[in-house]
Amino acid sequence: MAVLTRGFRGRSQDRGDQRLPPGQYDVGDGFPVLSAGPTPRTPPARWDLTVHDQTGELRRWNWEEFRALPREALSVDIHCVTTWSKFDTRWEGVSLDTLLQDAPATARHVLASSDGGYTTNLPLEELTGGRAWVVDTYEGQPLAPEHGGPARLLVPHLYLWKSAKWVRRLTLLPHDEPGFWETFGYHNHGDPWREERYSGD
Ligand SMILES: Nc1nc2c(c(=O)[nH]1)N[C@H]1C(S)=C(S)[C@@H](COP(=O)(O)O)O[C@H]1N2
Ligand SMILES: [Mo]
Repeated sequence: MAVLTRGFRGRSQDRGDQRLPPGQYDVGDGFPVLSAGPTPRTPPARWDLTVHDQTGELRRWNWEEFRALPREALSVDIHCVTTWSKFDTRWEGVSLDTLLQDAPATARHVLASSDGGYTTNLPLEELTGGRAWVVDTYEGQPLAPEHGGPARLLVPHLYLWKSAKWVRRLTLLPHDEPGFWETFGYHNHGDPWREERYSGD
């Protein structure tokens, strides 16, 4: 009996370790809120999501149009640079493959901009191929304002500061342009498996 118990603990411990990037811990049922400023509250009637390039607006969806786009459900592990990770978080939303399908051929980078002024930059190729979404549903419920509702970017393979809450605009750029935390010393890329926490890591 004791042997079986030890064996079971050993296996589940190994499984958890394999899912934890270096320097991270499993936060369990908690879901910390990390916001650089107050929570903006944009009602659906005044909400839109736009795709821009340097010449101006390329696409725009109001709330109803966004909700009518092809939707996906996903279950992913998320990793915050402040060292908590959360396993098996369930979201629903629209793939960036859908939102960026008309991207101009010169586009290489994306600057995501949010209500409240937050920005973050990402390579375009890491937002396509089924790796990024704009989500509006968390665990079957409308995404709470403090976690980015009505809709946030979700890029689970990068540290969570890249997942802009309250996202409103995706700007396609031929060059890279650092966002809010990237300007204040966070790593430009932010891969948790390479522990790209701060510039210079
Ligand atoms: N608009 C906006 N998005 C943001 C932030 C923010 O301050 N403003 N914080 C980022 C950081 S540092 C993290 S860790 C996650 C936190 O998401 P959560 O509050 O849902 O846990 O949101 C990211 N997206
Ligand atoms: Mo963060």
